[in-house]
Amino acid sequence: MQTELLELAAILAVLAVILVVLRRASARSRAAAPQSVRERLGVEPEPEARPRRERKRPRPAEPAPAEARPAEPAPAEPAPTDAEAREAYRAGLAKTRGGFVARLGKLFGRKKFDAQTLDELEEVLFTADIGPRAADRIFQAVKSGLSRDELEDTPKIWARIRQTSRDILAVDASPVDLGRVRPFVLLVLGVNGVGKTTTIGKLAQTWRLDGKKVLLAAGDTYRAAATEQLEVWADRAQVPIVRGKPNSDPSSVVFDAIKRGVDEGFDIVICDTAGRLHSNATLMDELKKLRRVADKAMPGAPHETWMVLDATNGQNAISQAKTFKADMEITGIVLTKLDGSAKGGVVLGICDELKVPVRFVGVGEKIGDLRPFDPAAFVEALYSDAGSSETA
Ligand SMILES: Nc1nc2c(ncn2[C@@H]2O[C@H](COP(=O)(O)OP(=O)(O)OP(=O)(O)O)[C@@H](O)[C@H]2O)c(=O)[nH]1
Ligand SMILES: [Mg+2]
Repeated sequence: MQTELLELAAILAVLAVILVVLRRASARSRAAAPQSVRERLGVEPEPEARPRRERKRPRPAEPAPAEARPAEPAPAEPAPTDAEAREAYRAGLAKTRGGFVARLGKLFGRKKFDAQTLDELEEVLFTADIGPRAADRIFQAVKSGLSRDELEDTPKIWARIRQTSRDILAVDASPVDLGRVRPFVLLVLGVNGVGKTTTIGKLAQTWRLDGKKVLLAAGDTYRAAATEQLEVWADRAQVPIVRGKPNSDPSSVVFDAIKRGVDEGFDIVICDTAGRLHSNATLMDELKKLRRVADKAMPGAPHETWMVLDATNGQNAISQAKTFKADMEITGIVLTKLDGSAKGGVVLGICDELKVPVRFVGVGEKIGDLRPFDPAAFVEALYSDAGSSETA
């Protein structure tokens, strides 16, 4: 009898050891398994990104926590902008609407909004070229901001996405006051080929038509034919230009242009710059020198420094802007080629990550294809295929 009891005790001890070993192995394999869509997509959290909250999906059986929902209802949709501007945005954003916005539409078109849909929503947003922070803000707004019933109500989801997008675009910046100083000196920079010279031509025409006296400075003396290209735009916009000799110091061109601007009572001097030098460091040094020399020609100049970004570069445009912003003050962004890009959502990432206002957007190659950036019109056009704003 005693022997049998001892044998039983030994068997129980062995079973206990096996159980402990099995539990440990399963915990290890859980830790090694991918835990979220973001990890599967390899989206690294940005250092400055908000810490990720623990994933807790409002599954159908589990409504979203009440305290996570906003206390007040979403503000009403803003008044629509004028029809012409709206149409320009609509046309410019056609490819973007066909991209991630259409994918969202397909997702919300399903009968049931379940945990799987939330996972897919996360995936669409994180691969949408809107930057990880903006993607996370929109995702959280849907996931935590809507109750289980609201998640079944597609117009409510779109309304939440629209509202969050508008919040992201609401960068706290005062409008450009071109009349606060005379001449108002604007330095335009950006990497090569993004559309600096074209944008300067468009701006010159826009402001001349507003009754301003505009002067251009051909500050790209490096690239062959850069000055001639700006001359063509100056002709089209019907404004004068100050040019230097090929390979002359761009600072001296900018200096001369600002001096002429002061002496001859110009309202605005717009300075073009080179997009590519031998290295990025040389480009930065050159741009810093340009700013110092501008200040010598007229204390306080340049009054604004705008960076031109190409929307077709998607998230690379955000990285470019970050690199420049780390080295010098950027007071505004012009986003070009919105018409040729399915990555127009990058505006959300730019505003969210850089907190620099987007001043204008380029919607084509012609001189009239520039629009002041209007966040409300942008959001309206971006999601215009996604149910009317009245219902949403
Ligand atoms: N579709 C489209 N094309 C644009 C837009 N803006 C500029 N472009 C085109 O982009 C190309 C480059 O434009 P540029 O103005 O020469 O660019 P840049 O930045 O001055 O180039 P570099 O002087 O070489 O650094 C040209 O073919 C322009 O027509 C836009 O809003 N839409
Ligand atoms: Mg150029």
